[in-house]
Parts: sequence; structure tokens; C-alpha cells
Amino acid sequence: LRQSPATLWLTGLSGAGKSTLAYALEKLLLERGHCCFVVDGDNLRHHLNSDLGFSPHDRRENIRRAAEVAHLLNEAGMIVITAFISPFQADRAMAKEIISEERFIEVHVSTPGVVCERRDPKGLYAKARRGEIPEFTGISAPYEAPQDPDLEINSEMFTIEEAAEKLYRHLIGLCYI
Ligand code: GGZ
Repeated sequence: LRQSPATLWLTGLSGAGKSTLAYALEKLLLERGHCCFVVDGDNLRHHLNSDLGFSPHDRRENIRRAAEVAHLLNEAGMIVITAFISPFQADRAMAKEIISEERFIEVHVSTPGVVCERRDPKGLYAKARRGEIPEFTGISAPYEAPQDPDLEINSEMFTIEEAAEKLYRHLIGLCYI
């Protein structure tokens, strides 16, 4: 198996398609003989980070722990795909520092807010509009878009398979695989 570890750090709004894309890329990498792992907000927040909420302070701690986990998995030789809103520029910079610059690939899943809100798969935007979820990203809490991401993917423009293939090609282009 020839691969050098890297972390694809997916950032974007709730409902942008980060987790879906992460698992599609994982499937593709596994099928092609690579060793990889998905770390996402949904699973980490149920377990390791179950003590954390959505204040800026807690989101930062969520991202710090996620980055430490990604770092450990990278040290074990894995390609890691993370899926966190990670709305703050400074927190993503911290993640990059923890994971290391050479291994950190920032991917902006840039599906516009109106599209995410229209999809609203879990009804969270509707709840946030009714004031039932405080500090909801894009409604009552900020999302700072990356200024210079390594890759930008608007999920409206591609099928999931196309988007995953795009990320896969990017890993090849940078000689990680
Ligand atoms: C944003 C929230 C919130 C608030 C609950 N703001 O679409 P989802 O449901 O499955 O993904 C969202 C997830 C975000 O967790 P992250 O760990 O990715 O966030 S961060 O990086 O900002 O720490 C959403 C749900 O949790 N959710 N309340 N207030 N998303």
C-alpha cells in the first residue's frame, strides 16, 4: 500500500453535504486499497465530545479535539476525512497547526445557505428560524468562509460520486496516493 497520511478537512454549513461527501470518498479510497477513516461532528459529538455545545468556546474545543484525533490517525498512517462545520477561521488555523501544514488539505463544501436551508434534512433550519436552536450557524451564528481553500466544492454542481472523485484526484495530484 503506497500512501502518505493526510487530513482532508471539510468545512461548510449544516446540510452542505460534508458527511455525505466524506463517506463517499471513504468508500472510494477503501475500494482502491487505501487505509482511511472519517471523523465527523455527528459521531464525535455523541461520544468523545458529548460534553460540548455550540458556543464559540465549545466549538473551538470540538475542533481542537477533532484535530488531535485526526493527527493520531495520520500518525498511524491513515488518510483522514473530517466533516465539521468549523465556522471560525482561527479554529481551522489551529487544526492546521495540530495536524501539520504538509498534511492539512482544506476543502470548502460551499453549498449556499439558501440551498442548505431549502434541503433542511433534519428540520434544524426551521427550528432555528423559530428560535428553538440558539446560535445556529448561518441563522444566528456566523460562518467564516475560507479565504483560500485548497479545494472548493459546491454540492449543487456535482453528483456525490463526481465530488468524491474530484477529491480523490486531488490526493493523487499532491502525491498522497
Ligand atoms: C450548528 C448545530 C447546532 C448549532 C446542532 N449550530 O446538520 P447536522 O446537525 O447533522 O450537523 C450539525 C452539527 C454541527 O456539529 P459540528 O461539530 O460540525 O459543529 S462545529 O464545527 O461548529 O463545532 C447540526 C447540529 O450539529 N447542530 N446545533 N447551534 N449546527
